[in-house]
Amino acid sequence: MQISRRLSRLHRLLSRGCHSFIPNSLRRLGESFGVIWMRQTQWKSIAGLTVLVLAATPLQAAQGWIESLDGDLSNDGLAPTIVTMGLGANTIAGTTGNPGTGIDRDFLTFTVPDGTWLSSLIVKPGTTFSGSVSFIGIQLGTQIVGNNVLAFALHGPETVGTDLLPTLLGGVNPTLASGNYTVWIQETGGPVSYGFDFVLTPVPEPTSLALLATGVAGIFAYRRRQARSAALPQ
Ligand SMILES: [Ca+2]
Repeated sequence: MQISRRLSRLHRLLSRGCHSFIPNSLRRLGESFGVIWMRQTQWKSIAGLTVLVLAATPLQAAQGWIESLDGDLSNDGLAPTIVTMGLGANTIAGTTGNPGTGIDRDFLTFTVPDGTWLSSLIVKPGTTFSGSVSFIGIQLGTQIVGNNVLAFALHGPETVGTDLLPTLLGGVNPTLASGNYTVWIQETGGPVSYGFDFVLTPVPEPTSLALLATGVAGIFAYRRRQARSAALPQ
């Protein structure tokens, strides 16, 4: 009983942060039970170190690609720039077109992770147009060989701030399932600046056949658009 009361008192002192006021008798008792003593400053140091470790741990990998920060996107559909994408908006921004020294085409490849899908493709404010054709195409896999794309869209100033995915894929609320894709961005006129947000969201649990119907409609839209490949830029 005596030991129990002393341990109880020891617990009260520790809970009040009174480490330096613990009597020697209680200190010895604590040590006999394997208690490790630390000064208050030591606890503060450990807490500070924990904060530093947490601050140094990245919340997530860098996502998207901004040419002014990350470098020019590849000009080669057979060797597109590999871009990491994750949940949320993944910004792809850069310049494309012909400044008079040759055509700057931009090719990138990315993976839609399992459990997510590409649910929208927003044309960001600040995107400019030359008055010619602004083109974006997308293909399954990690390359674009020749002009072979799954789907493409030609867009202009009216699309700024809107979702291009319905134009690309057709159907209502179309999505692209998990997997590898390659994107081709090109202005056929003078150089322009562009920005897109590739928005990935979690795939919801299928609660009705409506989702399946949407996916089927999207696949038929792909096929229709493949037939229009003669309109692709060179
Ligand atoms: Ca570029």
